[in-house]
Amino acid sequence: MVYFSQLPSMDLEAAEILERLSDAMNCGGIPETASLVKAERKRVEGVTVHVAVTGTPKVGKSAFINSVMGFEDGQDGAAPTGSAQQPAKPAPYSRPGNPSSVFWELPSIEGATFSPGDYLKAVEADKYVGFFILTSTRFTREAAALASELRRAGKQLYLVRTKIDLSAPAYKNKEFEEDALHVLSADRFANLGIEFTAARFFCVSCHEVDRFDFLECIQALQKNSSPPLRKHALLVSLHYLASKVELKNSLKELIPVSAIYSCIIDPVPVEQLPYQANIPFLYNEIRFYRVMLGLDYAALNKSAKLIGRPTFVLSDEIQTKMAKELTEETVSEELLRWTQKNVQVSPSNVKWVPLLKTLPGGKLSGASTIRLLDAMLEQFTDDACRIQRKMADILRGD
Ligand SMILES: Nc1nc2c(ncn2[C@@H]2O[C@H](COP(=O)(O)OP(=O)(O)OP(=O)(O)O)[C@@H](O)[C@H]2O)c(=O)[nH]1
Ligand SMILES: [Mg+2]
Repeated sequence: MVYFSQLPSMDLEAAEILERLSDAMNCGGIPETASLVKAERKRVEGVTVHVAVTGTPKVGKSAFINSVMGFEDGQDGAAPTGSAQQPAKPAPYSRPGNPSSVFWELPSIEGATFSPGDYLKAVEADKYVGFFILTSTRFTREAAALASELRRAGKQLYLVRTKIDLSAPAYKNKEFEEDALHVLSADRFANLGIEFTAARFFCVSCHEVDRFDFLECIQALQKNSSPPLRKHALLVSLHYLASKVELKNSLKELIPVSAIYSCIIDPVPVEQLPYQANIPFLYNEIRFYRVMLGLDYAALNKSAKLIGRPTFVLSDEIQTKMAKELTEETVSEELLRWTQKNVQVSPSNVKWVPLLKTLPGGKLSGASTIRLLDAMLEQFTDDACRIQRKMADILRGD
């Protein structure tokens, strides 16, 4: 196949980062480790992931992309919807200031002369981590042929039925399921197999991310993306759509790197702390976790609007003090608390201990910082899940 090649090897695996950092510490000491820590973080932040959205004309490709990006209709940078013109070549969309996830609207699939091979070559299929194939009725033969070709090439693909809000009363009742299965089991999907197809079939309204299967289809893309560095970029850049647990697990992988950063890059003495730490850096990390998990005021306000309640109804669900009173001072206090507890690192981080022992503040400095960041992520995730439950309760009318 000429239009697909092997993805370059990229990894987020902590074991490999650890190996590189340990080598740097052995060969060049703190200065070399410090520049490698910066480079590793830059490498993770610099990843861009491309995702393709295709389908027959007028099925909601632009509206789907706008909902993923959080764009209002007609907003600057949004994809034009309901337009008379068909895009002739792939058009990229990303959130302003956040280029890590780029969703491309591909030219529509149509015409009796459609050839999946030619189409994939023309859209440079190689660069996309996954494909969403949209339809608002039954999948056409051309769409099915494209899906088969993508499967043969080992590409992630999702079959999305849009405009489900128009048949909402039938959604997920028995008849609807049967109808959906009928759509899938039609002979045009025989090549893919019913199990494969059913596992990748989602029903969405392109205007409502909170209803039907919208979140599920984006979360499937995030979960199944590889290598881990791309998965991480998709989770972080589309954090507001991500499964909180998947997001937390991906962020956790990088905690030891952040802990080492605080211990060796511009650390300063902190009252009572037996080692030096970079408190402004830790403050920014924890603030970043708070944004990722949707506990910042802007996110709470937006979620509260969705359920038609004042923001405090959701912020009252937050139990973590650091989510509410986050300052450099509270970060210093919290770090001191974890240091005084002198707790062990979690089993998954034991492999980092030999490297932590070589830090200027010794194992205690690295291990305590890891525990602080671990605890923040765990507690913020619990808060985020509590908020999600509260929203679900309110929407159900409890
Ligand atoms: N009710 C409803 N309307 C939708 C949905 N998705 C899209 N629409 C509407 O359908 C029309 C076409 O949507 P677009 O997003 O422009 O579709 P498209 O596939 O990008 O169209 P082309 O690029 O022109 O092929 C617009 O008026 C949208 O508002 C949906 O899930 N539900
Ligand atoms: Mg469009």
